Amino acid sequence: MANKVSKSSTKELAENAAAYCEPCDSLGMAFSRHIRYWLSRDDDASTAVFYSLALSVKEQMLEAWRDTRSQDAQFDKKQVAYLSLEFLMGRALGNALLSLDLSDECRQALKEYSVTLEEVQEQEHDAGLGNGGLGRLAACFLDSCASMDLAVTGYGIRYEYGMFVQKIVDGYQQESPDKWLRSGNPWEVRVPVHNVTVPFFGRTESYVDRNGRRHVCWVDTHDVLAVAYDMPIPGYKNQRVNTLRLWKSEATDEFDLDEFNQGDYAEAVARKNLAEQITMVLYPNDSSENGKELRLRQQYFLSSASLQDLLRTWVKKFGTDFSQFGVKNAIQLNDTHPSIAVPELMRLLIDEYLLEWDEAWAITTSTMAYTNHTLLPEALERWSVRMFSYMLPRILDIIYEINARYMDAVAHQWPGNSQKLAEMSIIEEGHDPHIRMAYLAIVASFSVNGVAGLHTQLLKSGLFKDFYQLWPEKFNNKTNGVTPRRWLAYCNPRLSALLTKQLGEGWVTDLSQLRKIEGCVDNKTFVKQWQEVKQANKQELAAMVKQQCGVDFDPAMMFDVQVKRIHEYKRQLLNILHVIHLYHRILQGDTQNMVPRCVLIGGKAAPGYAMAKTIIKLANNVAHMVNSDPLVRPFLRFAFLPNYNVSAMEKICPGTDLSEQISTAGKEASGTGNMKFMMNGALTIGTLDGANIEMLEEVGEDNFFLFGLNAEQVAQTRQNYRPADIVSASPALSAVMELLTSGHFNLIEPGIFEHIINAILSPYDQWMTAADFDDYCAVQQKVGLAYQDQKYWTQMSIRNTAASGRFSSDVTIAGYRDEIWRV
Ligand code: 26Q
Repeated sequence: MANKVSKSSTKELAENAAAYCEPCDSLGMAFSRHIRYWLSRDDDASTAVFYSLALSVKEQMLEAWRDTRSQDAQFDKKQVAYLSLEFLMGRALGNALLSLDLSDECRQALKEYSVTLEEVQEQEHDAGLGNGGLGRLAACFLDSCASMDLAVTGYGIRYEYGMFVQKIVDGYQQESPDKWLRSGNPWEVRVPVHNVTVPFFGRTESYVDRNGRRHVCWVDTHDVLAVAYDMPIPGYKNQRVNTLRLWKSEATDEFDLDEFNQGDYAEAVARKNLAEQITMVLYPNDSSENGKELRLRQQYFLSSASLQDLLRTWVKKFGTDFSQFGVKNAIQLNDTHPSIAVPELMRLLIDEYLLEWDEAWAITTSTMAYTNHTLLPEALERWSVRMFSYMLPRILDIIYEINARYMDAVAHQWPGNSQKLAEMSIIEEGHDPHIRMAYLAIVASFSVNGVAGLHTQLLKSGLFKDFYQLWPEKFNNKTNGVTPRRWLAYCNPRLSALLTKQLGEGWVTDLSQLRKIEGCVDNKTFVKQWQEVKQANKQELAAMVKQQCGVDFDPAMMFDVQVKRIHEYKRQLLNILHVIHLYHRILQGDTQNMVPRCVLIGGKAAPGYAMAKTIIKLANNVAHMVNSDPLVRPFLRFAFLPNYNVSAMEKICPGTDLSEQISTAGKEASGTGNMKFMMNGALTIGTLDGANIEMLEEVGEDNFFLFGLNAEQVAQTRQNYRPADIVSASPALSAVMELLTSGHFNLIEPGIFEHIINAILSPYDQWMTAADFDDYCAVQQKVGLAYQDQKYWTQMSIRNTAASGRFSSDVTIAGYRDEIWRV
């Protein structure tokens, strides 16, 4: 028997297995098989049903997954690797059922088990391997790539603990670990054949070979094993299953052996922990927290493991001729987080595969492409040279060499300008020199892109101005998008059904078709159905708010929502000030033309970001006052939703009337939550920032509530900003500030909001909350009036969904495909 197996090829074996399995291939039969096993354990029934179902669904994908791999290898397609420290995948079951068209079969299989599919889906833990926008974008991109039949592999880290779980205790954020793997991950497949080792520490030695060529060896390294865990990424009804390869760090065997041989068992086990620490936890900051050594280890670990994987695949197929590598491969860097892949690719090509510098550089620069996601200068990654020199000595050498050669190009462009050289150098000199990762990424990439029109403009005219002058051809825009499979077809089944009834199913893969429903705004039946859908979705959202926050949201009131990471530039504070303003008006009896609203804010603060945490506390305290006053209740309810995540957003965006996108203009690179709301028929109140600008262009001014300073005016106003004067000149803002300073919201905790009050009144307030307050309130008043005319509001809602087609990530990915990857 063993003999027979070894003689057959893997392919034959798989074919035989497939043929053999044919009769029991259905989802239902697989499910019966799994559930017998799972029910024999002590799990509760719904857990057992979820795991059985997930495993059965995965089995349905295995063949297509294998076929995808072998076809991509056979047909010599260009391969794209999407390198990201974050993939915010959320749940996989619902998405898989949609992609594989298995929902009906699934409900059938569940019939005997007295649970609904919805209940079973609630059992799945979110894969929260990301902070926010950047991580979720990576997840949406994977869905679009698979659905558009592109050979794209996601490379990331299999964090043992994803984004922390947020609890609210006495109004304060409390973080607890996210043990998402506790009961096992049914979707992943551990693939030890792809193991690679990643070197750390040690030192470099050089020697000259027989031909007189100098070589560098990186020796005495501490090696860490990278183990591949693959997750299937099914395309929408197209038989493609791409791969998300997540690396887990483990101790290497040799590593252990050395220590064991020295007889120090305890040391050896402790060292093992050191290796395993690397992939233990996701850093929960969404703007860079600089300098943490473990974070750099994560970045190098991901970059090195992924590149070794790519090169090994290449060598297996083409041998060590790398001349066509850049033609057949593209590597997309999701921000600078994996940008250490640049010197690492150089190292592997030169040290391991013995290429000359120029050849290696030509390959690197024809392969790498970099996406920037932030304009905040404080968020640009810098790493201390000192840390590099002991952790990654060989990599530091290579960065210096890249810089030296690149500085020649700068000197050529700006002869005799030593200031330019210093400003543009990859190395920031000083008593504690640092490496500027964004500069490294730009120098080595053939493409540098921003994530919305304004963002790219500002990169070219501000942050990366000099680089734009040097290499204008590298710079391009790719406005973000979100996948309509998860963010409409799956999360909003009622609206999907209505759209499909009207348009057929084509919109799911060609979202521009939604334009056609504009023609229905005067169709009374359609408008009524649209309202019924929204009403039902609002009921579901209200039930969630009730359950999570204990606050009654009345679906007859307007649902006004802001969910995203808590950040000063996103201005949750402005939203809270408006709530206080409404509260004050109600207490004054000034309720004429006031439309009853339920305001919801949700989002996590980075654990070390004190101001963001205070903003959460303020929201909770204000909510308490608002909700406990029976005079206020008829007009205003306010809740802070704990633990905002992907699964929460799936319920939130279908039930929202008004989406808050109120960042200080010029600060939000794009935003993607804004697009999810728009797709689901919410109206937006927003500034001219990020992708809001393009949303406004698509839907027209009449269907968008615009307010506030634009980016240029923000920069202008900053010159001579006097918030105290603005407050005195505004009766509304004065009243709000008075309530705040009087301690009305913190009677038993005096002084806790001092920082917030001072920030609003500071001439250095970067976020200019006071400057936009009056206009914000005035436009909010217009929103209320518009909402009173439900027919008119619904027509605007329909127009928003109709105009959202451009914000499908399929459109974005078509741009990456044609203009960057050229596959
Ligand atoms: C860096 C170094 C050390 C620790 C953490 C980090 C880090 C981690 C995550 C820095 C930044 C992030 C995430 C940034 C992010 O999510 N940016 C958002 O990206 C979205 C997708 O392009 C945009 O829509 C948002 O506008 C942008 O804020």
